[in-house]
Amino acid sequence: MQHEQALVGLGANLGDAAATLRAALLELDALQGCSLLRVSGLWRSAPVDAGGPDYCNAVAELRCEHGAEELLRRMQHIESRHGRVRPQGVRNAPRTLDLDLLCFGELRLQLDRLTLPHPRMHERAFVLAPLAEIRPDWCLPDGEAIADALRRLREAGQQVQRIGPLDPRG
Ligand code: PH2
Ligand code: MG
Ligand code: MG
Repeated sequence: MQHEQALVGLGANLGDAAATLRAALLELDALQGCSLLRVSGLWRSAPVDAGGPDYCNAVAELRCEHGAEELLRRMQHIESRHGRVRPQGVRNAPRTLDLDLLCFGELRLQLDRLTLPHPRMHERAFVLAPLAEIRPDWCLPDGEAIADALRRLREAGQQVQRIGPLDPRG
């Protein structure tokens, strides 16, 4: 069966964020045709371009037999099951669960609802710090190494703190 490796960013800043991220990882692993390959630790950071409580973030690598849009649809179901609401007219509202498709193999895509690779991931330490744990070999679309990008973002003042392990599979 043909498959792709997908990178998924997880975030939450309402409710028991760490418990929600663990539950969401198990639900991603349980999706038919998908399995969890690697899971980063749990990271905490202040909201970027947003308000509300601090965020918990993580990144996971999945093996997926579906297309990118189908995976996105399934990820949105998981968000909804965890009480994700999208208040009209509020950009980056606090959320119980955010699942973002960061990369899907080498696929480049530009749709209204999905751009791949994620257009802002390289500007966000809360994505690159957990990603660097599971994919230290990863490079940005312009060829910059992930460790260099992370150093640049930290020097620019973005702070992210690893607060513990996350992988719910033990
Ligand atoms: N997600 C956002 C906006 N800002 N800030 C942090 N620290 N973590 C996030 O996951 C995050 C954010 C929009 O999805
Ligand atoms: Mg997001
Ligand atoms: Mg999102």
